[in-house]
Amino acid sequence: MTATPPIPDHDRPLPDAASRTCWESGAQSSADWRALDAAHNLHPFSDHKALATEGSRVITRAEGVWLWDSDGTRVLDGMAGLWCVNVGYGRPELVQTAARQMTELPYYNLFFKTATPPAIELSRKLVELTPPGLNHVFLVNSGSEANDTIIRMVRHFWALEGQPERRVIIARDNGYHGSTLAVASMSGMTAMHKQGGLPLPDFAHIREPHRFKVAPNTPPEAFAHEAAGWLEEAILSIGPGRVAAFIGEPIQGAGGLIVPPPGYWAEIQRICTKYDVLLIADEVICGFGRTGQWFGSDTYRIRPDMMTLAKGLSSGYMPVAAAMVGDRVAATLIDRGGEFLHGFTSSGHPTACAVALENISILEREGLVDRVREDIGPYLMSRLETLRDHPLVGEVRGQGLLAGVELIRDKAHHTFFSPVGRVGARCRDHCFRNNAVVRAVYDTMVMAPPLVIGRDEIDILVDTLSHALDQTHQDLPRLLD
Ligand code: PXG
Repeated sequence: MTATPPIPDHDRPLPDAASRTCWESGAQSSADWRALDAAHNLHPFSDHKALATEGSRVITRAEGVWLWDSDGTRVLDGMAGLWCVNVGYGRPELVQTAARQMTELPYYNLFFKTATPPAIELSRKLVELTPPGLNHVFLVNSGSEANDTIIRMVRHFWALEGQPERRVIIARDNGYHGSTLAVASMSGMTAMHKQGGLPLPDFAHIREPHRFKVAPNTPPEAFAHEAAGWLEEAILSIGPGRVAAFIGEPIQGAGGLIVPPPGYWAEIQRICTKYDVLLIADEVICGFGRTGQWFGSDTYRIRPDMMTLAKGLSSGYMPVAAAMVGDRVAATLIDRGGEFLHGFTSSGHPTACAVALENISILEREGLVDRVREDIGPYLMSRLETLRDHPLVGEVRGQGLLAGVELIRDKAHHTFFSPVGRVGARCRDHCFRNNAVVRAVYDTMVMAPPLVIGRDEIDILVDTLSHALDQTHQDLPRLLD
């Protein structure tokens, strides 16, 4: 007699891992977790020694826009994880999709003449959603990998076009494109470059269009022209025949929530066209509804040659990312490129792709992108505007559910804090202690909550920030040099 294999029951409630009381290590209390964490876990972008002394806050479960830590305290996640949990936490549809896909086909790859339905379907869907002309997709696992892929494609493209000397990619100061050797070089974070002998050759940087910082008295349109002009200056000084591409985030996220002045992107596009420089939109943060349109490129009417997607693509539920490739580059790579020697074991992972598809379907079904544009984005901005008169607040800026509140030392004389970042970090710590996650980039307080956030939750977020600003203001004498 042969045993009948168990039939997977997709409707059966899944075991609740968060309610697990005893892990293999035996850790149960917050103190246990902190000790184990400090002993073995090297955190990204962290000072390990300082963190080990202070101890990490261990997050054990989440629902909607709320996190719970290992002490059972509820924390409002004003950053959607790392700008990614667009549909909010605790979505059973995504869990069931992953379980179903893992039951049917937990893994297969796209190498060596194979494909999987989720990867094919996701590619089709991304082509449908993104601006016209981006008809091909290279699937990867992270925004860094997607940008790395684009660098390799762009250079291969120009070599095939008979212009191999077009290798330089221009990005912006404080632009963030990821953390591998290549994309850390492309990022304009000088502190990152100082570790490990970066940047690699053939990356250049221009100043970011940060009007409040550098030219608060210049009218926005004039500043847009001036700031886009920095690209033209760079192209001319490098030599137009050496410049392969310009890359930028429609709104700079990790660099300080820098919202471009009106007309900036149109001028950038014009300059790229003039010098035949490929235009790459890094939509890792701006994509999937954050700016109130599907992509920042829709908001700013950018027609990029290539586009990077990650984060909101799966709302962070699975690591998945994509390099969108426009017709011009794709035609050359496909017709004349031969074998493209690039890819990762889990490029186009079927479970990640299935979850991404379901995540997009939630965004569509629930009209979340329209909600950001028409309702909740404007509400967040209107609430933040009320902080403008606070003595620490220099500027409130944002678009959709991306918002920044830049702190300033002296409004009348337009002077900033020194050392940069200490006051912002203090304000962030106060927010966190008061149970709201807000990010500090230098001295700008940044928020990017899940797109499902309610008005009452925005009120809590803004009230917490307001209180933290007061606490930070009281701390000032101890913070300044
Ligand atoms: N491009 C942009 C615009 C990003 O914001 C990446 C690429 C790299 O993606 P991966 O998936 O490789 O991390 C990012 C990532 C922060 C923070 O604290 C921001 C990111 C990642 C981690 C932290 O602001 N952005």
